[in-house]
Amino acid sequence: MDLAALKQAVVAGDDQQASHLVRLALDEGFSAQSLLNDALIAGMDDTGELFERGEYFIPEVLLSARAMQTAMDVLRPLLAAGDYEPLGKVIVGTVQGDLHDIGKQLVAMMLEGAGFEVIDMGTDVSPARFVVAIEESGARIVGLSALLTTTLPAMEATVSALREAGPAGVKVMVGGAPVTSAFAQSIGADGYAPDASSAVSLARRLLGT
Ligand code: B1M
Repeated sequence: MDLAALKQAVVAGDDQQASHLVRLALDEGFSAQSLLNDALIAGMDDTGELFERGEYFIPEVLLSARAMQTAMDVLRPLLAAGDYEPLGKVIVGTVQGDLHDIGKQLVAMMLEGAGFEVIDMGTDVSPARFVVAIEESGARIVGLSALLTTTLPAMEATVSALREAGPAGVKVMVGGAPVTSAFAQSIGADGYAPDASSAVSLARRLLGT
């Protein structure tokens, strides 16, 4: 199968075709990881470019996101099928004011696959909700995602709230397209990961495992 067809199904927002082609490609021996990187994420990138050029509007972007998520539903059990001992609890969420959740879901999936227990708080999570979640769950790491430059201040506010009101020693890792290592450092986060698989190595490093 040509992966370009799967990528195109995401760009076109055709969720049934995306789900069908993912199953077909798996049957043909493609790995879940390569379908994710070479077709699904690549398709979302093309959608983003069309949006930037004014050729796509929000409804088209939403359809692409739905097609990506439908395909990810098929891949999720495969990506999360690690056979590791539980490594600890991680809380993940997209910061306040930000509704993007595909990248954050990938991070959650990869962490689960690596043996972490993941509590996914969803999107638009306020600093106070993160603080309550870390206190109630006993998790030692929080992962914050932001996709908008306008929600970077909410990421900073969340790190500050966790430092001021959260339990001592909690580690904060951050990521998302507009986030950089320098920004992470400037807001006092413990680490930055550019993608979902680096988020796993970062979480392991932060926990010293
Ligand atoms: Co929006 N959007 N969006 N959008 N959207 C972007 C982010 C944008 C770059 C598009 C563009 O203009 N080219 C732009 C942001 C510009 C900026 O701020 N610099 C943008 C905009 C402007 C907006 C709105 C403001 C549009 C409007 O209303 N005028 C609006 C904001 C709504 C809000 O959040 N309040 C909006 C809305 C939406 C939809 C709802 C339509 C939809 C989201 C649907 C959903 O998530 N369920 C959407 C989408 C889909 C996108 C694009 C097209 C794709 C994002 C995506 O899912 N990428 C995006 C353009 C683009 O990225 N090419 C765009 C795939 C995903 C796998 O990648 O999320 O980067 P990503 O995650 C990566 C890494 O970043 C990293 O790992 C992931 C996997 O490798 N990562 C982490 C992410 N979180 C991490 C956390 C970590 C570690 C790594 O540790 C904890």
